[in-house]
Order: sequence, then structure tokens, then C-alpha cells
Amino acid sequence: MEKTLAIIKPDGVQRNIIGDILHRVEDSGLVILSIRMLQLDRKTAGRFYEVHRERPFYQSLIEYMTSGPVVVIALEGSNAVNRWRQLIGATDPSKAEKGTIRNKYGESVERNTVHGSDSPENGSIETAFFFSSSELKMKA
Ligand code: 3AN
Repeated sequence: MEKTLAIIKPDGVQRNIIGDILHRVEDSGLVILSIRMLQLDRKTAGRFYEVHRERPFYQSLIEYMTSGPVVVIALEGSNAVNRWRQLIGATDPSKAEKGTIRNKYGESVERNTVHGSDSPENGSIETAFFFSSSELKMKA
């Protein structure tokens, strides 16, 4: 069993596509352990994207991720990290496979609508970044 963190980023929340994205999650069979809408502040967004601190797009990414509310979702399932990344598609929406969330909704490499953890290890770290251990034990 793996955990992975999904985020519906500010562009997704602003365009009223939370429902479509959650529908895809539920159709996929991945289990929603916990879900919350929140407004990221610069400090928290900065910590979350710490690995990108030296990248040229870092400041812009923090601006974008704090520009409006996001929805964070802790998902669980076998092979959850890869299954969710298959559903979201490549980082660059213009290269994302047809039918994926980023192919349908992503506006640019930065404004790419959704986040997914990139490894099982980061899936555990990132879900714990937003949710307490008791929240991660909830299961329908
Ligand atoms: P992914 O979200 O597909 O794992 P990462 O981890 O490389 O991609 O990047 C994290 C986030 O940083 C992306 N979701 C995107 O919003 C932003 N980003 C990545 N690469 C670029 C880039 N070249 N220019 C602008 N923003 C970027």
C-alpha cells in the first residue's frame, strides 16, 4: 500500500473543476484518506517546494501556489503514486497524454492544475506534511 498527495492547485479551484478531478479519483479506485481546502501562505508553500528553491521558477511557483485556495487530498492504494501520476499526465500540459487531467486543464508548465507525489517515499512525507496521523487513518 502506498500513499500519495494530490493537490488541486489554485487554477483548478478557481475554474470550478474540483468535482471533475475528485470524480476521476473516485473512478480510479484510489482511496481518499483525507481532504481539505486551504490557503497556502508563502512560508508553507516555500517549505513544500523546498527541493526547487534554487530553480529559476521557484519565486513564481510560490506566487502561483499562494494566489488562491488549494485542495489537498491524501490518497492510498497499491501503486498509488504511479496510478495518480498516470491520471494527471506529464508536468508540461502540452506533453501530457490525451485524457489526462493536465492535458485537459493545464494552462502551462507552472499552472498545471494538479500535483502528485513523485515517489512512495515522498508520498508518505507529503501526506504527513498536510495531515495528522489520525487523519491518515480515516478510511471509508
Ligand atoms: P511534477 O509536479 O510533475 O512532479 P515538478 O516536481 O518537477 O513536477 O515541479 C513542481 C511544480 O513546479 C510543477 N507542478 C510546476 O507547477 C512547477 N514547475 C516545474 N517545472 C517548471 C518550469 N520549468 N517552469 C515553471 N514551473 C515549473
